Amino acid sequence: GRSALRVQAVAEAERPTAAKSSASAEPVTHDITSKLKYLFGRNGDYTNADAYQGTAWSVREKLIDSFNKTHEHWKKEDPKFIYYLSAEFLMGRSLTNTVYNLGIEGEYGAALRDLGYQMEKVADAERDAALGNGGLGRLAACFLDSMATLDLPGWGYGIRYKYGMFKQGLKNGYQVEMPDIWLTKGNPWEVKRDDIKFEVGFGGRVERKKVNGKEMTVWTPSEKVVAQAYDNPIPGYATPTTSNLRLWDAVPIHEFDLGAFNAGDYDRAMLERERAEGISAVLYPNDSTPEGKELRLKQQYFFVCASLQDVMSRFRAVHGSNWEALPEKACFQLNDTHPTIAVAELMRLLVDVEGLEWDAAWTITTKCLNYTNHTVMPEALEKWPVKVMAKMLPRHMEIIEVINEGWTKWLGVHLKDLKSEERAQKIAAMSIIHANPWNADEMLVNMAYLAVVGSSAVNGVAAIHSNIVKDEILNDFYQIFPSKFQNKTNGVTPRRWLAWCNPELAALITEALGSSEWINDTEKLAGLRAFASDPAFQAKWSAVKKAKKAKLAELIKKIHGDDVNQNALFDIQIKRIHEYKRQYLNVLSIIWRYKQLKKMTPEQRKAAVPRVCVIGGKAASAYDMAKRIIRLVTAVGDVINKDPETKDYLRLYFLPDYNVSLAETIIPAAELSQHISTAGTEASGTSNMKFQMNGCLIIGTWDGANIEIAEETGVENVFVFGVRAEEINQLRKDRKNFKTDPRWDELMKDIEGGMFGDKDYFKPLVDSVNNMKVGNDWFLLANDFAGYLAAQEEVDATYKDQSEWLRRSIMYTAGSGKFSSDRTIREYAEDIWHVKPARPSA
Ligand code: H2P
Repeated sequence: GRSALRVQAVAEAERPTAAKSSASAEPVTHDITSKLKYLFGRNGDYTNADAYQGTAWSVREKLIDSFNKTHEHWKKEDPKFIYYLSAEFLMGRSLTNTVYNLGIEGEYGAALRDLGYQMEKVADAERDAALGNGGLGRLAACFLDSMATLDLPGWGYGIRYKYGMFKQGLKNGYQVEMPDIWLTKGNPWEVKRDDIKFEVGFGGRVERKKVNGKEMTVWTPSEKVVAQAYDNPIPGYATPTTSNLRLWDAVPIHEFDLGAFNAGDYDRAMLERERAEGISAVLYPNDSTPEGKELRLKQQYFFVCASLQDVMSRFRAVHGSNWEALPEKACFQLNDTHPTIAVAELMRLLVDVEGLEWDAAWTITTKCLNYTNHTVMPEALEKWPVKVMAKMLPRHMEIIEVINEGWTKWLGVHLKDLKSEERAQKIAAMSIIHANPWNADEMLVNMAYLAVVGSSAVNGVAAIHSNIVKDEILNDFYQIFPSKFQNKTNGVTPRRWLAWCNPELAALITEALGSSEWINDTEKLAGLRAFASDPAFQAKWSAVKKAKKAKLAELIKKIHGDDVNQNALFDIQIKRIHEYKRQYLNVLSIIWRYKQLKKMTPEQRKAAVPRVCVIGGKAASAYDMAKRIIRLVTAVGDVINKDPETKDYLRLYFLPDYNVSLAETIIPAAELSQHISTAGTEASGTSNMKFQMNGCLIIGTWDGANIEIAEETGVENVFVFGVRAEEINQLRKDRKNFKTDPRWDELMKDIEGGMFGDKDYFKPLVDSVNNMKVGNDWFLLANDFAGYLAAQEEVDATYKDQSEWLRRSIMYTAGSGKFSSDRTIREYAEDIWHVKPARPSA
């Protein structure tokens, strides 16, 4: 079977090229060249980009064969499906992942070699599918990989954004944003479904009418668009299963207004198209301006409405209108609050369109839906003004009002033992519709509350976060429905994030463990503990890390033109730029390190641990403070990297346009990675898991999944610092009296004094953490600063003992078994979805 092939292929990755079999390469070579010839009209003399196109269009056919087989099987079996509704899917590139997951990398690698190309270079020509901001969207992508690998009948549903996450450039050290034009060269990984289209309406009016003698509610939208389906097959690993991510593109109902055109009104002729296409045009950045928000609600409703209609129409084709059975065949996971309008939409479809009674529809709806909370950040807990909702989705606003009436009435009965005043307060606090705390005249729909009331299960994404959800964010609801609340600690796919992005380490692990079964049974990685202190194994482990560091050094050279010391400690922080993630704290410690190096004699410097620090991440376009942080990174880098006294010992590089592919190069090369959010703010983190899998040590706070990672790796192997989540509330109250560390004060003066130029631009940054009188430093950088520096010293001391460092590194990979998204998905399937595997025959 394929897993036997896999063992062989991973072993082969280590063998010299000439020894690799190319017996089966010929038909593939022919297929690639014929794709180039007939799809692109090319004949010889191909660039890597051409070779990519030929290869991808050839691989696509294998993928579609597998996709068709799987879906024939699922159609026949009619199992219960999980539908993962997400506004974001950060898929990255597909070629490498597809050939490896399908187990055809041997043939394709050989065919490309025969043609004179290297798979790695060819794969590099693919553009990332960047339909997500960060961890939330990438988690959804890992989940799809695991669902397919575990043979779970399940699809993702989202939006086919024409422009994904913006491309980030640097101009004089400042972030510049450019559109992500990813579809211009066609997309071999999608299949347009011309026969699958649904209408989606907005605005208009709601009336009660007698339809066939029955009193019905009829919504007549004032605007309509068509949702056009595109399928993106998702190959599982070591299984014949290929599942699906269905993305919706918004297109006009009428192709073209010929009447307007003929009347000479060219603009109006195009208007409907432009309005429709605007809906799926751009991925909405996090933390953005209010102006764009209406469009965001439109996007959310657009994909939810199309997805629910799609699922219901497939259900109807088999089960007619036996809607009571819908929860036995379909369940939906709401990925954050973005798809929460599904609560009202499913009610609308069941009541208004299918004619069910309200109570029956409510039972079905709440059985079908589940909600995952991904963050404690208020900006991501969506609340829509009632005015906006009523205008754009008038019927949904009515439905939400009815849901809320029922809910608050039920609460009144449920809380009957409370004193009436207390009861009224509780009900007001839990009402789905409530006043804006900053503007009493504005009423808001609280989407998280709607999601909780409308779902069977609610979960957080790491143990600490799920507790915060229960004890703080949604505590009132937890008191009432304790059994609704669960934890599902995140995970990442060990295929993309270890086996495929680090084949050298994968081969070494396979050699040590005697099989590659760990790739879909990561608990087996624990077997590496036996080798952690073995000098011979450490030497091999270290050789792989060195090779990966050389690759990253090459990339730094390409971007910044600098050669870096490859024996230095490679210290990495990559993630969205956000004040709570505290890239700023990292920069402060780098400045401190720089200043210490400056004070040393040349002899003393030689004894210091050299470091190459890398920071990468995008700042949301409207997030001013995050942009200033990026500029601080580049400004500090400019000074440090040029200083002849210190440049052999310390470098700082900002790597622009951080995305999935860049992460695939950076993570295997990392020796230390930073996960230093203020305790209680990072729900989970997932890059921490990717670094851990790749044997990278962590410096971090007691936050998110860092805690569980430390537990699995051995807390003594992790550089932990900082205040604990339980202390935060008190500290925030007390921070006016907080006495800052003298080193901190010195650094603040340096930045304010213009040590890195741009004084005025950095002033708000200094104020944000240093002007206690105005109640700042919300993320408590000053509190954690001294502990952080101490932890950094411990890092240096440990790095000096390479054998200890390598032992820890091996212990990290050995302890990463829990953080496979296969484990996470198994838990969702068993505890929330109740979906069972259904594998087609090979
Ligand atoms: C968010 C959280 C992370 C979490 C991720 C997936 C929103 O991602 O902040 O802590 O791991 O969801 O659950 P991010 O910050 O990376 O955009």
